[in-house]
Amino acid sequence: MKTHIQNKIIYHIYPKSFQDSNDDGIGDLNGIRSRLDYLSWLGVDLIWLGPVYRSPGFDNGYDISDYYDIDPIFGTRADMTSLLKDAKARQIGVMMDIVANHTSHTHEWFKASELDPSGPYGEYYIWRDKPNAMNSFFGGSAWTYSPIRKQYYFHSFAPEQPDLNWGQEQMGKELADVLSYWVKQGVKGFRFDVIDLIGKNVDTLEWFCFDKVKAGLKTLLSRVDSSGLVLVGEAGALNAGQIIELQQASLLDMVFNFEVTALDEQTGRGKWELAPFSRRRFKDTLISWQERLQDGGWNSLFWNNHDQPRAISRWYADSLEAAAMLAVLQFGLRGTPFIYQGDEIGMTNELIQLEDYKDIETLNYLKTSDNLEGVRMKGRDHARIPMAWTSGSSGFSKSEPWLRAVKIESGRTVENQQQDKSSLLFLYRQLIGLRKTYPVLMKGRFCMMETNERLLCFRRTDPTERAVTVLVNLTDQEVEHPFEIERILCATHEQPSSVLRPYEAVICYTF
Ligand code: ISL
Ligand code: CA
Repeated sequence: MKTHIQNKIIYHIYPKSFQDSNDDGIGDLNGIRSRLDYLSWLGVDLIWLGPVYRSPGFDNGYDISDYYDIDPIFGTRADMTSLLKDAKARQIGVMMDIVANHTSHTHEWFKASELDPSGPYGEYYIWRDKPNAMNSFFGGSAWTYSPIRKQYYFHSFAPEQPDLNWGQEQMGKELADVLSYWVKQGVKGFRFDVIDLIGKNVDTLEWFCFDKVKAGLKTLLSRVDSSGLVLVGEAGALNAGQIIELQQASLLDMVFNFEVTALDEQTGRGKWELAPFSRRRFKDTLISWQERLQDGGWNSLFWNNHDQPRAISRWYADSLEAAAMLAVLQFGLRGTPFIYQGDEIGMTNELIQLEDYKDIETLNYLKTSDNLEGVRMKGRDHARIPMAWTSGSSGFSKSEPWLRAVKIESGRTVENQQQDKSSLLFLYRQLIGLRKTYPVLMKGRFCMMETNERLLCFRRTDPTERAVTVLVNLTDQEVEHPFEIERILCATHEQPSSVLRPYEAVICYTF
């Protein structure tokens, strides 16, 4: 396992929504460049950049038509080079998103595959004469008929995202070249989109086979020296043993799974059917993953991403105090923290009018359902509202942003919080610093101390350093804890005592 990557703090940028530099209402690479000083002030080590490759944009870049080019909405290859250079000058690395499960239907490979079944690209995709019962994650059959090839092709997501055939060796090698190219450009890591899906077998209706995923990762990494790279896999299907196996083999350093973020869904009924948030299950799931990956493994720590609307809106009625509590909890746990743009200022799932939803998944769902409450809570656009640099949207762009939210004026902007040392933004900045000052917070073991309906207390321990205690009140009511605080390292409130106030969270030394 690569220990030198464990002290990294990663900031996740959704390029379309971070910063617009040319006032077309769409975030872009030069916009990101112009905010590097902010990221450096915050203290992050790595940016995970959502896909910026050339794409027709049916799924906001998760449908790539050229892995070697930058989409014109985001800029040029030269802009990417400048971004990498300017980030490097601030000791910030850049990770790219790699979509290896599918491409765009406009990719040259797909066009060739469609036209010439016996040509070199004929088997790059999954073609069958007849569809079977498999459904796509974006609704409807996973098979679409091509009148050109007179066969059906398989797509895990939209028809505009045909799945690659991981049984075809040459295809894997071509993708390995893609990674090698970007590493040469200076990229420091990759986030592998839905990497568990490359192990599917469409004929037996199986979505996941571990050995195939492992072999696929080996192929993808075969043309780079991965020892210095940070490798994160989006792979909800992997169990703890499999995660540890991949980590030990340096095929992945971290995995995203969605057990925590799916806690407000009714089990087995898909993402839209809401279930009440259970604090007990939240706590149990977190603790269980801490323990399952304790020996020989490593966690990724995140509450939100571009697919997961803000947790504080879903579970904590937009509370800014709860946002601070979640921040302390995130940085107190063992694993690598991922900050999704806007987490650090407490952005919420602001209201989007029905006609303004843009996401292909949401729009498909709305064709067959009127579950507006589900969409309001889980629709992915809520996670993609432009970054609130200032109140109103002018800090993001001088033009109408590509995605419109009914703007709730609030103090939840970077401009506002940078002037207030007691803000959530400063708390994040302090937590990032703390991880660097107290290595035990980074690598120490996770030891559960005390938990009840409202309270979560654990210690981080290491033979070479004094143990740190983390106390978290998960509720909006007061709760007593049994520890005597000696020194506070970081806290959501001034002067913590033996009674934690609503959502109070403390990292401290105890007697
Ligand atoms: O978004 C989800 C639930 O709403 C997930 O099921 C999501 O589709 C899944 O985690 C895969 O996500 C990734 O691949 C998709 C892309 O749309 C997502 O944005 C990406 O994160 C297809 O490339
Ligand atoms: Ca732009």
